[in-house]
Amino acid sequence: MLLSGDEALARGAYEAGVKVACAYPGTPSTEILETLSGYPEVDTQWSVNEKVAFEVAYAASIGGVRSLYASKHVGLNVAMDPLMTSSYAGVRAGFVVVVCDDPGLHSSQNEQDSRWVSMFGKLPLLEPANPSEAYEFVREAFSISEKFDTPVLLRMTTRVAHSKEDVAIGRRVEHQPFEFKIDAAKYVMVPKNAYRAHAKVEARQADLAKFADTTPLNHLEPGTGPVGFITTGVSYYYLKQQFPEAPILKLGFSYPFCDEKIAAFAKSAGEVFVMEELDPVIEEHCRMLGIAIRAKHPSFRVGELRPELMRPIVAGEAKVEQPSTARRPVLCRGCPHRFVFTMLRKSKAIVAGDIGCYTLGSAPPLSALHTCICMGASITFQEGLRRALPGRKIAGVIGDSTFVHSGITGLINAVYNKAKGLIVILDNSTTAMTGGQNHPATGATITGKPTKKLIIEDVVRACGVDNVDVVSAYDLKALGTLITDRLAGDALSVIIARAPCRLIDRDSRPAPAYDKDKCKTCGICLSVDCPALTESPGGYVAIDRETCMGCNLCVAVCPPGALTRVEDIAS
Ligand SMILES: Cc1ncc(C[n+]2csc(CCOP(=O)(O)OP(=O)(O)O)c2C)c(N)n1
Repeated sequence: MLLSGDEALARGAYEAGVKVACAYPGTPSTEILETLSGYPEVDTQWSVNEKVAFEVAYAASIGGVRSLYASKHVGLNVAMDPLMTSSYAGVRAGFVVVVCDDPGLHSSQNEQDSRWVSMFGKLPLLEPANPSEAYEFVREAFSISEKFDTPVLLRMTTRVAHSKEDVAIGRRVEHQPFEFKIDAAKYVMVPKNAYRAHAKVEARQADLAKFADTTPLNHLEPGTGPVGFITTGVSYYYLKQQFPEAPILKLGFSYPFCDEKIAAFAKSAGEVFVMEELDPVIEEHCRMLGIAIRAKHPSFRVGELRPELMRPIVAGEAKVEQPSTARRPVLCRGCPHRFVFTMLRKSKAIVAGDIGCYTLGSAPPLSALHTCICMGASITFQEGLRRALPGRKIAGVIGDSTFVHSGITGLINAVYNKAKGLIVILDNSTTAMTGGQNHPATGATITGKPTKKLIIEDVVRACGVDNVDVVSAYDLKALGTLITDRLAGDALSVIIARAPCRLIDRDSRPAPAYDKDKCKTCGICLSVDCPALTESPGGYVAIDRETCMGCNLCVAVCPPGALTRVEDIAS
């Protein structure tokens, strides 16, 4: 089957008999659970966040069935608390923790190298280099997990997760569930038990290091040439392309390190070069082993290592930054978020942002979102900024999926600690940023089945917020009045701006009419950053009628009435 790395990994897990799989979406890992949800034998879920996903999946392993967790790298940060102690308590049935890193920041807020997590958590690490390996390694990961009584980290990167390959697939093998045993010494991590468990973890590390030296997942490819390469992940294929004859030690089971194999390789090769993306993980370990190695210039710790960079890297050159040719990201045509940002910009408030499509509200000409650090850090940033700047107008904006993920606790904190100011929840009834996944407030599960719907305004009120307004996100006037009023007030207020994402509601209304004679060329309509509007000679406006979805935001902001609605989207 032609499969992406994510799909191949899901297929491999399916064939390995995985019974429970949990995740919160995040590029480039989302398709793993989307694929698994298509197999009726697997109990899958979008969990509300990664910590919850980790715990549900991990508990299923303790309950005796093979289970899997998947997230992007920053998602694993959210799950770090259970992850660190899961290492001590170990597993019952196999438990695989899939983490997808994003070198090059194709779609992320940082470029962290999650290989460190395996060292920090003392967990074995597998790193597939292509979709076929993703398929094979996940099956291997389940058996390693059971053999060594440990969760196993399986790390992908964007290139491996999203590239496609023909993968030879097989059939699912059902696993007899392990019998669940009450075992407080193993699963109740109070200090006395955890102390003993820690000693076991150290012994396990030694066993895993021996395994690393014998497993074929770490293999030596003899070759010729002055330089031998130690590598991992997709860099392996780039090396094969650029230096086809060179000897290579390819690490597939990359932590604990296979010290004997590394030492033997170093002895046999003339000069050893470590080729790894992002941080100097293998490089530092080799130096610790006292092996004289060469490695990439530190400037290459930033961004992806691409095939054409292999030779300059080996030549010891520093990175030459190329000007970006990437298209400027912009909110979709007709996106309801654009209305809110138009009014927030007008209010001149400082806006604490969050992560989602609406982060694009930060880009000029909207420039209406001023911070974005991690999921959930809008409500908390609104509070913190206001504590530092009590006289200023400060708002926070958060999407519906993000509110459920990690906004609710911040809101409770704000109410409890008597915070003031405005929070706008941009409720487009989906997790749009990652492609439109369901979440508790959409009222449907991962497979689209109806479930109890979380009512966001009820949650907000239950958190203790007194001023709660629900308004159509397309009602610019109502939004403007409410935002002005609530920012001027001296209480904590929440506005829920609601309208479905245009990826859900794809219906177009007619484009507005434009009377050039009335146009004063003020450029206000252009300042809402609509992809359907462009400036034409003389400061006039051109409407791309194919692109326009008829949201009429340009009509609502046009002072002289040169743009007029043909049909009202909110009607
Ligand atoms: C910890 C973490 N998990 C997952 C992601 C990936 N991600 C970014 S924004 C987002 C949710 C966006 O949904 P929502 O808040 O509803 O906003 P929308 O995109 O629909 O406007 C997700 C899942 C992330 N960046 N960080």
